[in-house]
Amino acid sequence: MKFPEDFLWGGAIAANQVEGAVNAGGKGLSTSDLLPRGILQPHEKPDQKGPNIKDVAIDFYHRFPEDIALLAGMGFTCLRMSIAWSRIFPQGDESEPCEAGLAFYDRVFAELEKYGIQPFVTLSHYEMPYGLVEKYGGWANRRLIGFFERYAEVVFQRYSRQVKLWLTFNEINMSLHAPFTGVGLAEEATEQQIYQAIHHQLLASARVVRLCHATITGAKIGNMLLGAIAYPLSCHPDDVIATMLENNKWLFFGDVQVRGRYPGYMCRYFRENNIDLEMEVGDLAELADASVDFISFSYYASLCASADSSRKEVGNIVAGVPNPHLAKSEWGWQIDPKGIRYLLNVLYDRYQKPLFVVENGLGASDVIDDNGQIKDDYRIAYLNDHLLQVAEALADGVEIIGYTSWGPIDLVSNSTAEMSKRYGFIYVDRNDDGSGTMRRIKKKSYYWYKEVIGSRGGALRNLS
Ligand code: BGP
Repeated sequence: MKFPEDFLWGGAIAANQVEGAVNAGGKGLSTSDLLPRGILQPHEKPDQKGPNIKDVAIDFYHRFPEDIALLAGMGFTCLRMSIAWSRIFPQGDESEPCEAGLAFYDRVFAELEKYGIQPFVTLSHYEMPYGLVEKYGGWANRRLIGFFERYAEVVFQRYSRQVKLWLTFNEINMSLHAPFTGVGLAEEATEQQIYQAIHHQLLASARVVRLCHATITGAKIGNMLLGAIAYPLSCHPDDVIATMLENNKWLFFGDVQVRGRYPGYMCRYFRENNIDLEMEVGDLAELADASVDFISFSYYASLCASADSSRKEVGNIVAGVPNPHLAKSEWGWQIDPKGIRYLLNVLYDRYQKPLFVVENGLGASDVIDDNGQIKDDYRIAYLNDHLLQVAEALADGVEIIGYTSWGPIDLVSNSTAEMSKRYGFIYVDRNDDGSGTMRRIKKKSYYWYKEVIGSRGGALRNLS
């Protein structure tokens, strides 16, 4: 089985996890700069800010020509990346954008163009200017919608020729678990505050979907969900209902962004939990009129749900009950290749719109052997098995635009801010304590992925 000819192949990175150069070109402080231990730990106050591995990250800001050449060497046709909002509007509320920030991405896009790699840009990947938190209280404040629109308008206009594929907010459902990162609220924010902020973010997303269509000819813009697909722990009806409710928590975001309205199950949840959203006349009409062109998602692991919620453990940001049939990665994330086929089918059945797998991969520690090589067969096995299941979903009739594996070059982990949790085909010699030469080394998986792309999936093998 071959993947379609126009299937996009590549990898995904995020500005705050690769760029470093936190103060270069007038960049402002972002929420991510204040999370030295990852997004699930409390954030620092700006005046207590200590050193942060992301201050330098993998120095993509200065080394992007070398890095893009390496990615091109694998035959990438697409690179998912993000723009750091705080490079364009350092405080978030300026009336004019920062030219140095815009010029940086001009250079990155020009480099990608040299190799025929399509940029696929997330407007907000786990960061926002901290000024918007300090001065306005984050997304709880309706004014954030306007600031985000202005930012989107500037980048849509500036890059209308180079960038035809866009995403609004990375893993938009994650605000329920990490509100500081998602919506700029304190870790102890109430559900009422979080859902109010989410309402504003969903409206902002709807507005920029329309803005993108109006500004860029031929552009497509999607949403991005953390695909936290839950299975019932048992066939007990109570577990099945618990699973339905668990899945509703994240599908809600897709339902608003694709179907354009608040679903009944969510209205019930709001009623029963005394959540009362403040809306303006016209909000619901705006949501109804801005369906995304495609749905994108990250998938690392599935989870189980049970009527007994005390059995939950935290995996990739979302907590779930461990599945007794699955092995775990070194970081405790359960490995479930078939889950991606299931998830692709669930989303396609529900929305009947094209899908894009924008993150998938194995975080593992790598060892350089005596010959200077990194034989990451575990990573090859993980990706191979997941891609085979993507092929199964294609055979099921699911429309899939492309696949970008997470972290094609090692980068700083989001949940734990570690360098040692590596996802890349390309090793970066940098350690958790900041030591290392920053040298880039191709791993065994580099040559494997190149062959997979070159053969349109023909090189995938049944390994398990
Ligand atoms: C997703 C994020 C990414 C990325 C990935 C892997 O939730 O969108 O930014 O980091 O997870 O997670 P981690 O880096 O914690 O291993």
